[in-house]
Amino acid sequence: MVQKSDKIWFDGKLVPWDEANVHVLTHALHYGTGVFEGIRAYECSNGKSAVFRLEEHMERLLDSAKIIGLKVPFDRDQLVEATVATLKANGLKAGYVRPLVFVGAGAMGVHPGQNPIQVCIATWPWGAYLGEEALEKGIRVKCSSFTRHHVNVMMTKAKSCGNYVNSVLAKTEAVADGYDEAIMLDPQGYVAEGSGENIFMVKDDVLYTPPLHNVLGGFTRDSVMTLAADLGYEVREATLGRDMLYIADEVFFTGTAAEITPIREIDRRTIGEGKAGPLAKLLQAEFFGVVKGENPDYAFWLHEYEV
Ligand code: PPE
Repeated sequence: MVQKSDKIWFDGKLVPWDEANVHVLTHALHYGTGVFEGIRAYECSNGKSAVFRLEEHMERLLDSAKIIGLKVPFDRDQLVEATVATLKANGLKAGYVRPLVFVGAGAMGVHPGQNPIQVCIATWPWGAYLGEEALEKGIRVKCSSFTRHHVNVMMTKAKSCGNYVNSVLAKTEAVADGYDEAIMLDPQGYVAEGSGENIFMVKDDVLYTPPLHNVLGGFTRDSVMTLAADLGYEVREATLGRDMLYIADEVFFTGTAAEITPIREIDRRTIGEGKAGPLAKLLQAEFFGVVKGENPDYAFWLHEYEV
């Protein structure tokens, strides 16, 4: 169960958590016509707090809305301000932030017509997505029997609600089969991403990740590529077959929720030493240092606030 907070920002106002409700004929409930974001706030070592890459997340939210044709009644700066106001109202020094833009109730039928576009921002405490142990020991995953979206079937750059049925299918199958998470292959059979994460592999000290053709341009992905390059590692975007992952030295997922989660087994094959690899560990240390405000070189990624 998600841990309740006091307030949710809903269409411009902070309302009590239990009163942030919608009608059952909400268009998005029927047709998946919504877009969302996942953002994290971290408690910093100086006692303040910071939201990680907040402005960029809100820009991606507006881009997602644009892709599926929703006109958002708030601009980026209003959404940024609303996020900080919600975290403060909930007294959260750290937590997960979930903005959602969706087509509300009005007319039924696929065409959203003049239905209202509603916006909410919820915040709550959320620990490690795949468990604390996952961050240290790594997880077991399988390549899904479900294919990731073709770019011209679902818009893969839109973090749209409807897109995530594909993720739900993959994740549910993986968990039912005894795995922690799924790796999804694209319609050509190449590695795309996790159900809610980007993916990286390490081979001979080079870091590889699939190009952005048909995967979400993750901010954790971008942060990891930047940190690795700044540490002197070669970073390449490359089309990868699943067999490249099998023989990699390390494989790991990145995402706001998943942070940097090492993968120790894929399709019953042990990856590397079968535990978090050295580069994954190094990048985790760097990343957690950055989000906690311990590295002034990347302070521009942080939106500070005080509870
Ligand atoms: N790919 C997908 C499909 C995805 O959903 C995410 C984030 C990413 C990549 C990584 O993007 P970024 O967070 O900007 O590094 N998934 C969000 C939702 C997860 C959920 O289960 O809900 C998240 O991590 O917040």
